[in-house]
Amino acid sequence: MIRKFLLLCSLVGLFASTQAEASISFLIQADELNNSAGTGPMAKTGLFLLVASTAGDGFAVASSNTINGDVSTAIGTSLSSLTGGDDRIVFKGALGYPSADGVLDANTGSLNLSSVTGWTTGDSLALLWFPDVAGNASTIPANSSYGFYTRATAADGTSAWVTPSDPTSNYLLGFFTQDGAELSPGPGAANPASAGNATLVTGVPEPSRAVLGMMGMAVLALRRRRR
Ligand SMILES: [Ca+2]
Repeated sequence: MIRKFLLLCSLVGLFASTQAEASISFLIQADELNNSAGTGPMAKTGLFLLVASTAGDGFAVASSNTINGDVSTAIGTSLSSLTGGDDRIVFKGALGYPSADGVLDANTGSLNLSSVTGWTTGDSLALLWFPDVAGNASTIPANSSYGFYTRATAADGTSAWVTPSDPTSNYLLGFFTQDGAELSPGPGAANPASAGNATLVTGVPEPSRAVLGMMGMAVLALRRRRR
């Protein structure tokens, strides 16, 4: 009886400590990430983001002009305040693959779900890459090209782009195109070469929107006065 009690105590203690230190680590691989025109790979110094849709409603950031210009790249930042703003940065960096441009091979280390507002197990994940923004940039300028990728089901020997249960180690997120030659299986990959092109564009900064709105109001007021 006492033994059972002690076992129960240690199990409860183990559970509590797992809860406190729970975390997920990701391996993120992509090959090949291109510039906007698809005429070449993006530089290995360029920025990538791992983004979670924390509201279970898909990704607003999959469309042009839905990422605010001059938005911060800090972890936890909401990329778009236009459409609810639940698509949040959970990890960032430079591609950094040593032997080729356009290839991503990153290990996030331990990430805590609690460090990003609203991030929970089961949330969709997406990769964003910015060929013209440096990996150590603190903001993303307006009119920056970027690419977007997510996938609800596993492909090419990697996992679905969905936040796994907590804790999980080395959860493999992969994005491979048929023109990739480093990590991608090449012609047999799940995605066409064009999927690696950074064809989307960030919008104007929030303050500019506010200024534009105020200018519009002023014009309306002027017109009314003239009448
Ligand atoms: Ca979302």
